[in-house]
Amino acid sequence: MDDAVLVTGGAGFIGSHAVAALRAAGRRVVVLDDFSTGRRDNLAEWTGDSQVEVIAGDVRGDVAALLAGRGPFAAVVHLAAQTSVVRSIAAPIDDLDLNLRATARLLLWAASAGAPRFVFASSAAVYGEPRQVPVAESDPTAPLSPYGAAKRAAELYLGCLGPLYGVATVCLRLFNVYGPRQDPHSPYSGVVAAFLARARRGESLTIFGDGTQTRDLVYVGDVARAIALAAGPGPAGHVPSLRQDTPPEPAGINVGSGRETSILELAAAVQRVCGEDQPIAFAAARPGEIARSAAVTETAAELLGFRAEVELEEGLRRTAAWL
Ligand code: UD2
Repeated sequence: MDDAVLVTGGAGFIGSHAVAALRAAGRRVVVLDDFSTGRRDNLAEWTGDSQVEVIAGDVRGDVAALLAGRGPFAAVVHLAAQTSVVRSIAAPIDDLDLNLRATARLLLWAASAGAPRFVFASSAAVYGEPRQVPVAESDPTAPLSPYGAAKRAAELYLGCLGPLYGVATVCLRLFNVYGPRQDPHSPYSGVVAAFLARARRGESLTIFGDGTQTRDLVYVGDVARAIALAAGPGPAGHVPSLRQDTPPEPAGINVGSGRETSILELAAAVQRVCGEDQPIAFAAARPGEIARSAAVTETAAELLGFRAEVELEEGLRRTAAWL
């Protein structure tokens, strides 16, 4: 039997799409998820698929015991995380325990289990307010939240632990991911999920600030494809261990669409897709927010052969169809 790919957080929003992309590539998948935010429903498609095994457990726990007898693993895809910037400010130590400490522990476990490759979901949050847009991997990082700081610290830990313990690490800096299965009802919902859910209920779209702020909105199916590519199998050394101290290799790889979309443009696109003129309301800008964000996408194209393909309106249609 082929070596499996372990996906932590595999029952979550991005994780369940990563499972789909890995299965589409013919990989055997083991999901580890504590179901705190992940849902069994997200994996319903693979009920009865002998190539997908689901284990309930916390990555902060005894991973070796949870996964005993499940390997060998060709790659570990680590997506289990505390995903809210706002929550990281309210509870920074909880964020640190999960997003940094558990990540370092999982890398050490991967090394002891003989897994040769480790893919980590980092974030555009490592950049803080980019000095220039689009932002390249070689640009300075200056996180503005505990969430971004822990993601950046995790990149640094993986960048030194990987070579020391013999695991190739790949950090994917995800930009603003949207799509089916993103929870639209949480106070931490992304703007796309929030707008589509409000449009569905006939409510106004609330723009925080004047709506000229921009984001790089990337469809979750594209992100899942990038993750599956990063998980290999490629030729040996296809994905190098990425360390900032050995230029020109960057510390992480941007995963975005490369397009800069203002929130005003997004609201207009939601109106077009939903076929109605939902009213737009303006509310106070969120404190501490960045003004602009978009990714330089050349590194992902060169190292992973990845480019985002799903255009915004198509992605919005697919997301609206799921809601
Ligand atoms: C995203 C990520 C976050 C982190 C961060 C790094 C999501 C959900 N969050 O935060 O995890 O990686 O990027 O920079 O992907 N907005 C509205 N109306 C709404 C909701 C949002 O105007 O109802 C605005 C909001 O003020 C912001 C933009 O839309 O300017 C995007 O907000 P978001 O919460 O989707 O994502 P962001 O970029 O704050």
